[in-house]
Amino acid sequence: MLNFYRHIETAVAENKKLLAILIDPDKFEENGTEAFLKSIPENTSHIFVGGSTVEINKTEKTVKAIKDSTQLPVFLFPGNHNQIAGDADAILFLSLISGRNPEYLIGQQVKSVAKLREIKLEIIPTGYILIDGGNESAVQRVSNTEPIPQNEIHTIVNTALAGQYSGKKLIYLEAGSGAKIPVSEEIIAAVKKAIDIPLIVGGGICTPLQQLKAYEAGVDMLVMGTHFEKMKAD
Ligand code: 1GP
Repeated sequence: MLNFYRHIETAVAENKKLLAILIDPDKFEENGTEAFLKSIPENTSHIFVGGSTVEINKTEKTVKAIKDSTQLPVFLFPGNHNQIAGDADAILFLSLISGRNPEYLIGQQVKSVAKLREIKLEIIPTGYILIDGGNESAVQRVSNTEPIPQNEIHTIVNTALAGQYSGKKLIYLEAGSGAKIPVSEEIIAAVKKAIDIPLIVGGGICTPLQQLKAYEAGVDMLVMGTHFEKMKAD
């Protein structure tokens, strides 16, 4: 019985804050898996695997290495339809609803169906909203879509609600990997107040204070990637 989404819903109902650590397969070395898992916080609740551009088959290798070494749920966070691996537990079935590029609203999703029908992954429909993080993000570049400016809170809230009304089970506010400016507390609070589904936020979160503020503003699950890549490189 697949129930990873229910786990998230239960955590949210109990006001438990979740933390996903994002691994970009292109920057991950499988022989460093144990060391990597030791380097991430004890309160890590999920591992996400994905990137904007990933070498073919590298997602499978990364997911297998992680699954062999941890009990944490591994979710795919795919940048395109090639980043699907059957060993993962679930997939954030992303639709870039802040953009107007049909390829990332539905095109890549259709291309992923043949593989998804072959394997057994819990599929979690996710409204993915790109917000200006103060620098050009890989998502912006690859998807060829503009982020929503941080001051357009009304548009961000309405986009999140349009996602919910369309049946998305999660809303993910993304400032972009390595963002200079994370999604503001004002945006987080406004979106959280409006939606009834769990809220994920990521992009540019590095310090414990930033984490705390984001959680206090209403984030249910924070995603951190670059910070742990840097720790590994040091
Ligand atoms: C990117 O939201 C994630 O998709 C994480 O961003 O790499 O800046 O932590 P960072």
